[in-house]
Amino acid sequence: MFEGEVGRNSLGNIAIDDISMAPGVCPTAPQVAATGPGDCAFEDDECGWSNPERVEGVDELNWQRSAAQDGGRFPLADHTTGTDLGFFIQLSRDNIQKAGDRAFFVSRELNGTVLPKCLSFWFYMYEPIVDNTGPNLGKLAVWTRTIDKHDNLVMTPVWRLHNGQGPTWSYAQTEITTQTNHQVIIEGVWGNNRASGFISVDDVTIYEGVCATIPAPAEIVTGECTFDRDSCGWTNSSNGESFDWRMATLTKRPANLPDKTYGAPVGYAYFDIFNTGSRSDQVRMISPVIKTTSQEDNLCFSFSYAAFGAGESTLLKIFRKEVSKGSDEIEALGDNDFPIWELNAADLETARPDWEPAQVSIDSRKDIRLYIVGKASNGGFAIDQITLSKGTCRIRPEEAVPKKN
Ligand SMILES: [Ca+2]
Ligand SMILES: [Ca+2]
Ligand SMILES: [Ca+2]
Repeated sequence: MFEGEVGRNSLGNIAIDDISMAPGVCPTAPQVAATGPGDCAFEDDECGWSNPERVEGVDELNWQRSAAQDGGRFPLADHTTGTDLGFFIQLSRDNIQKAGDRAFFVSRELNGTVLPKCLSFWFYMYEPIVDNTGPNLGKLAVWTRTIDKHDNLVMTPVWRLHNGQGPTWSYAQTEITTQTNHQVIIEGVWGNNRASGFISVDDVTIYEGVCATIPAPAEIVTGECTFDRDSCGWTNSSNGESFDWRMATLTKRPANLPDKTYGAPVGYAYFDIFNTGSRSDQVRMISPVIKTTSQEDNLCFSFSYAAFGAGESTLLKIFRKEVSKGSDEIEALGDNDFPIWELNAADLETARPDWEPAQVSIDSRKDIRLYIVGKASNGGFAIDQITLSKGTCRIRPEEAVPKKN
C-alpha cells in the first residue's frame, strides 16, 4: 500500500511509476527514505558508517567511498547503479605500510533483538596477479561488537572470506542476531598482493529474517584461526609461570619469522623456551569447544608450523579430549591422554625456520577440545593457519605419527 498525504500548501504533485519486484534484498533508496540504520548504497554518503582513525589503535587503514571512474582499475562499475558513476567503498590503497594492515568500517549502534536479523551486502575481491607462492589478496570479514556486563568490548566474527573471488560483484549474507545493542564492523585486511589487488563492498542491507551464510566458505568455523590480531578463542593454559604460548609482536618474535597467512611481520602464535638447562618446560594452547555435528564423524585438523632453536628435546604434540556435557571447564590432560600427532624438532631443519604443512584426522562424534602442547629446553615452535574441514585426511608430516608407548 502506498500512502500519499497532501501538505500544507496544496501546490505540489506526488506521482509514482514503474513499480517492480525482484527476488532478493536491496538497500532502501534513496538513502533519506531508510527507516533503520545500517542500510547503505553509498551513493550519497556513508550513511553513518565510519572509519576509526589510526590514533584509536584498532586499525591502520581506512575504507574510502569511491566511484569506478575515480581512477582505480577495478571494479569497472558500482553495484547499485551498474555504472562507473555510482559509489561503493573500497579498502584504501594509499599509504599501505605492510601486509596484514587492516581497516574497520563501523556501523551506527543497532538495537538488540530476539528476532533474527540478516546482514547482506555485495563484495568485490579481485586479485589479478597471482605468483607461484599462491593467492594472497587478504581478507574481508564481518564482526559484531557488543559490550558485556563487565564493560568489556566483545568482538564476535560472523563472516570471513580470504583472497580473490574473481572480477565480479558477489552476493554475501550472514545472520547477525544479538540480543544487546551492537555495532557491525566490516573489516578489510591486505595480504601480500596488496599493490595489485582490489577489495570493495556495496549495497549493505540489514533486515529481519533468518539467513544462512553465503557464500558457504565464508562461514565461521569454531577453532579455525589465522591469528591476525587475536587467537580466535584458543587460550594459553600453561602451568609453567615463565613460559607460554604468545602472539608474535614486532619486538618479540622468533628468528624474524614472518606470518604464514599474509607474509606479515606478525600474526601467529609461538612459544620459545631457552636456557633452562636440563629442565624441560611445557606449554599448552587449548581450543574452544568444537561441537559435534550430525553430518560428519571426522574432521581434518590442519595447520602450519615452524620449528626453531636447537632441535634436541623440542617437541610439539596435539591431543584430543572429549568435553563433559554442559561443562565449560578446561580439563587437565591425564596419564591416559595420548597424543594424536607428535613431532620432535630433532628430525627437522631448525636453523632457518620455515612454515611447513601439518594435518591429522580427528574423531568428531563428541564435543571436544584440542590441546596443542609444546615442550623445549632450547627452542620452540610457531603455529598459524589452523583450519578444520569435513572428512578424514592422512597425517602430515609422516614423522608425526605418534610412537606407541
Ligand atoms: Ca581506519
Ligand atoms: Ca553503490
Ligand atoms: Ca597468520
